[in-house]
Amino acid sequence: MIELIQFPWSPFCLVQRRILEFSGRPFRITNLPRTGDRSLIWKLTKERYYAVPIIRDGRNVVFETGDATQDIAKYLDWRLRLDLFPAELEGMQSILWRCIENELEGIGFKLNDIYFKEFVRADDQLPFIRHKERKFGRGCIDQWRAQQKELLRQLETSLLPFEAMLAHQPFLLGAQPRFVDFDLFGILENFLYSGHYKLPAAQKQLRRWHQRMMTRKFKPHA
Ligand SMILES: N[C@@H](CCC(=O)N[C@@H](CS)C(=O)NCC(=O)O)C(=O)O
Repeated sequence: MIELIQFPWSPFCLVQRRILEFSGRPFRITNLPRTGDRSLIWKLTKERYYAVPIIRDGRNVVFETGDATQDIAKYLDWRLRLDLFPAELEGMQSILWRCIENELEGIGFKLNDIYFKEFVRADDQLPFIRHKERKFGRGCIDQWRAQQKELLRQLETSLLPFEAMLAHQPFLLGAQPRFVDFDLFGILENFLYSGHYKLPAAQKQLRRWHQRMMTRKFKPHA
C-alpha cells in the first residue's frame, strides 16, 4: 500500500494527501513524531533527503529532486492513472505551480504558523521556532502576527487570478481537476489548518471550487 510520510499541516503534504484521497485507492499516512526528527526520511531516502513529504510504495521511495519538481505527484499520477499531468497542459501547469508554491504558499504558511502553539506538540515547539528563525530571522513569527491583516490582504490579492479562472470553468484548467487544482488546494488547506481563517468571502468562485475539491473523486474516463 502507498504510504505518505508527512506532517499533517504541511502545505506540500496536504497536496499529496488530497491526490491520494481523490484516487479512491487505499493508502497509509505516517506522521513524523516531531518537526525536528527527520530520521525516518533520511533513512528511507538513503541519506539523500530530509524534507516532507515523501512516498513509500513497496520498494520505491519517491522524493522531490529539485525545488520546482513534482516528482511525487507525477509518480502518483502515473501509478494511479489520474490524468493530472496531460502533456498539452504541462507548460501552463508548470507556470502555475511556481506561482502557487512561491507566492501563495509564502503568505499562507506564515498566517498558519502564527498559531503554531495550537498544532505543534509542546516538546517540539523549540525546534520549530528555531527552524523558522534560522530561515526567516529572530522574532519572525511575532512579526507575522503583527502583519496578519496585511498578509491576509496580500493573500486575497494573490488569489484574484484564480478566482477569475474559475468564473468560466469548474476547475482551474477545465472540466476536470488537474495537478494545479490539488496544488492550490493543499496550499489553501495549510492556510486554513489552524481553523482561524476562512477563504475570502468575496471570492465566491474560489469557495465553490474549494467545496468541489473537498469531495471530488477520480472517475476513470470522465
Ligand atoms: N518542493 C518540495 C518542498 C517540500 C518542503 O519544503 N517541505 C518542508 C515542510 S512544508 C520541509 O520539510 N522543509 C525542510 C525542513 O523543514 O527542514 C515539495 O513539493 O515537496
